Amino acid sequence: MPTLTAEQLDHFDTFGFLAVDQVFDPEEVIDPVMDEYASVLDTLANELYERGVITDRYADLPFAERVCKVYGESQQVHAQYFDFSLPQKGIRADTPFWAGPAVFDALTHHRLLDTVECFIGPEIYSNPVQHVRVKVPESIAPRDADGNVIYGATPWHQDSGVVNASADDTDMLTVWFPLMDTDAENGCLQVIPGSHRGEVLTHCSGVQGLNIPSSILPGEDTARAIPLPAGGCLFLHRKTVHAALPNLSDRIRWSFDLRYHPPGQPTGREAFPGFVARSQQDPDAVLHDAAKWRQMWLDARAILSDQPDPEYNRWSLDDEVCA
Ligand SMILES: O=C(O)CCC(=O)C(=O)O
Ligand SMILES: [Fe+2]
Repeated sequence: MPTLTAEQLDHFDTFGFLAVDQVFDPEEVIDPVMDEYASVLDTLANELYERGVITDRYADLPFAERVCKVYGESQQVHAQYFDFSLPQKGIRADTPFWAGPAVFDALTHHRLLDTVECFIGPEIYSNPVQHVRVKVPESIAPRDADGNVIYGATPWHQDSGVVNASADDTDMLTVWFPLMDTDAENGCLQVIPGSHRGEVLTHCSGVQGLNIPSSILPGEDTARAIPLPAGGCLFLHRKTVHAALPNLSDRIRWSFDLRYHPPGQPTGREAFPGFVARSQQDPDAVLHDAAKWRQMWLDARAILSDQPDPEYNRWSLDDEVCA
């Protein structure tokens, strides 16, 4: 069932992004995810406490405050513990990740898929490049030896630029949504309108990951911050240049970023498992079972822990624009 107007889809075609305030009911989608992550954090806090990394389990605190205490006291970012994808390097047989049922329900929620359908049609594949991002305030965030916040603001990039070139023609739609209201203070996304009409730009490696150097950034002065309430989504074209602002608030900033495209098109990260989320042509191919999804990630982890790291992007990091 279409959920977007022709005007909204025109906006996306023209500017390469679309912010929609009410895509789903946060109580239906986000509350179960938050409950699930509260238990993931409980396990993490207990583990760190047993290992003597933290001196208190902070068991009485709600998720947002507890994660700040755990990151602040351990002076470590535990992003991989929560993420529903695997890292690009050094996967071990026991690398943590979380692919729980509430997360699966969010990825496959009918309101979300109805909206994705407006962009890419009724055959929908869930791309494995997907993350949960919990960012604690910069004031308490763990820092590296040079004083840079670890897991802070996300630098300018295109999602096409962070996957392999095999996916350049994949009709990949990025869906970003906050679990709590986001704005420019707590680190919402910013976009460069119209940048999706250009090429895939050279990405360089940096402290916060791959980024487009400012010398080749198209129209940074036109960048727009996109505040969003919980329940809203930002949809991005794969070539739209975007970034996330730093979390300068005193609360966490918590988001999901997901990607979808028609089945059969390259994901750009073939070593990781995606799945058919919706199909009229082949309803039997649709994955409905959260436990099977988790098992696919367990299988990928077992395979990848036993082989050299695959390539996850195309960039040779000694490109002259990176100097
Ligand atoms: O949330 C962030 O910090 C970055 C998100 C992003 O780049 C994306 O959703 O593609
Ligand atoms: Fe991105």
